[in-house]
Amino acid sequence: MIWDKNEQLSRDEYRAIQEAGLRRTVQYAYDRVPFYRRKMREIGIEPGDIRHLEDLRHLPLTTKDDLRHNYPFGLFATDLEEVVRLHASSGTTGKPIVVGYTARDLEIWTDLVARMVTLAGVTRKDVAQICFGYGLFTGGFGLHYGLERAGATVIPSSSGNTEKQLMLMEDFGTTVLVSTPSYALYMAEVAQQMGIDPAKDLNVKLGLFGGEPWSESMRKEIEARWGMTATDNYGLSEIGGPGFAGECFCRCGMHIAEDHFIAEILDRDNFQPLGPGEYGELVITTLTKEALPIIRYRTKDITRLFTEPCACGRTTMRMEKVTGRTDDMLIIRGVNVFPSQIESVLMEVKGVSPFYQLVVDRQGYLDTLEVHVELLPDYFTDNYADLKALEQQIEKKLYAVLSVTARVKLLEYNSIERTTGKAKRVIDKRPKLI
Ligand code: DLL
Repeated sequence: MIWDKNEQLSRDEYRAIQEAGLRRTVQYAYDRVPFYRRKMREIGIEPGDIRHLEDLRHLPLTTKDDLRHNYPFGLFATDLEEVVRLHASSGTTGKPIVVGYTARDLEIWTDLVARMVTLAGVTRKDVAQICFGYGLFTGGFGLHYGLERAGATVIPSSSGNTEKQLMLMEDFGTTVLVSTPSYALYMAEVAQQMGIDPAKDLNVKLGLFGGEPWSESMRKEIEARWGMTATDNYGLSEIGGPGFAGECFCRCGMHIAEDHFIAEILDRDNFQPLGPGEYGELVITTLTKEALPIIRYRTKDITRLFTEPCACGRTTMRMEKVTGRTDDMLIIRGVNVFPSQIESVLMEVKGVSPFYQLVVDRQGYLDTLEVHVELLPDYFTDNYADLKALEQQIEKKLYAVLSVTARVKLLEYNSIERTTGKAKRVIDKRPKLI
């Protein structure tokens, strides 16, 4: 089912919508956000200089650090009185980055997610169980309101407590599972341990998965275990959350909401725009956001774009699955984690040396994170209980910053290999995405 006419416009019509939205957004951001005004003035650009999509390349890029430096509300274009919701996502250090929504932003977000779930195949007959965390993460609330608007019966079961999730799934006849792809695999494993065969004993026909990268082989595995169609959807907090792009039943790329965003692919080294089909960094400009308009946001996600019409009848540009990142951000069980966040926690602990390593692995289908860190010689002790207590204390601090469990292993000084060049901070043992 097609949600609205904007899914089937001609390329010229999309261009016209985007150019009008671009002009409006650039003027709006210039007038209301000192940060954008300063950046544009620095390079001698006036809003009136930006008229066409080709002019986009003259505008400065925006990064996560820009949001961090303006924490919490410095890039907002409206007073807090106009803002009715806040969400947040990991920053590169201790503080998160904060995103705000006016009532109209929420209205548009809801509509975008409704459209996205509809294009994946959700109808009013569906019972959708949302196993994303409800909280600062945009996944839970974003999917919640969108699925309700699409007419599905929503079960806001949130994340965790897997056995109960499965019980609800069985009792309520869940037909749509919303989660990270890795959690879907973990759930299937727990189901099997409980004597439930998800493909036979449950009624889940469709998966709406997002929030983390996953491969085609992982898709096959999920589909086989659940007996479902697994679809991918992509978004990020900075541009509002999920609803930016999602797959239809053809599963040949994610349809981008081009009436609300402009997607560009830039060369990862020289930041020059690349053409359709070429891999590079995805950069997004919002066209309708009121509280937090974003111009040319560097997602650091690598993908490519297509404009050929899709067999589903939609004409929107599509993006391929994300194949990697240009920075060191890790996604652990759907939660974004920067090594620098961990470092800032460690460096505040007395007795801890600056030598540490993060070991990321996968147990079954769930990611694990271990933080190996050396103690300074004067602080090391053979007393097991003391070491354990300090490990637990650091684990607590890390949890408070990361919202994901990390196991801490304290090591004797000099046990981590020293390098003369860049320190190897992250050892990622998870299978590579193919
Ligand atoms: O993960 C928003 C979201 C929630 C999208 C639920 C889809 C479903 P953040 O927490 O800000 O927002 O994380 C954004 O997660 O830059 C990507 O690196 C990664 N990511 C999100 N979706 C996908 C996906 C949400 N489908 C960051 N494939 C992004 C690969 C994804 N990576």
